[in-house]
Amino acid sequence: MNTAYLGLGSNLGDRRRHLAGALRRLQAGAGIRIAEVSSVYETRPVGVAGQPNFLNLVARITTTRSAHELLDQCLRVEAGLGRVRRERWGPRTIDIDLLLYGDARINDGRLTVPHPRMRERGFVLAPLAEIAPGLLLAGKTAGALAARIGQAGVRKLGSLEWNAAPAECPGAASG
Ligand code: GSY
Repeated sequence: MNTAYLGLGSNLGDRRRHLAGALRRLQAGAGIRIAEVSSVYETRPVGVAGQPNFLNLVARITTTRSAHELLDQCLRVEAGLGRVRRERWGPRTIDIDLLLYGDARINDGRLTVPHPRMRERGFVLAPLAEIAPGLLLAGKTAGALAARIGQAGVRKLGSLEWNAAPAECPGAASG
């Protein structure tokens, strides 16, 4: 069993609904259990300016899947929620980033973990530090990194109701 951290973000349509749907669909996948979910944070977009604010959160999962199987499941969940990859840094219904997979270091062209930009991103560090303040990232704790980068453009909202009876989830991927 491995522990992994996922970063989820949405800035199109009903953002909370997309985040909740993504968590439910991830949980429905074989060999994946959502262990903890951070609060939701409203965050200023990083990358392309002039797009709507994001809602972001971080989830800790336990999984029997390999890192690449987990990546594939994240991509399936994104596709199932209508994610269309038009513009690299542009708006999206849902984005699921595999941030960490245990202590694994992978860089093979398909997947890079730890996520290469997570230590610079307040929208990742704030929710990550909330649920795993002592987690070490290249020798520094998530809490220290989050404190150093500050809270500009990042506003904590509250918890997400995601585990209720899923009305919109009949097609959730299970494999
Ligand atoms: O990499 C995740 C997608 N994304 C985000 C995001 O989730 N939140 C914020 N605030 N900015 C972002 N820019 C990109 S790309």
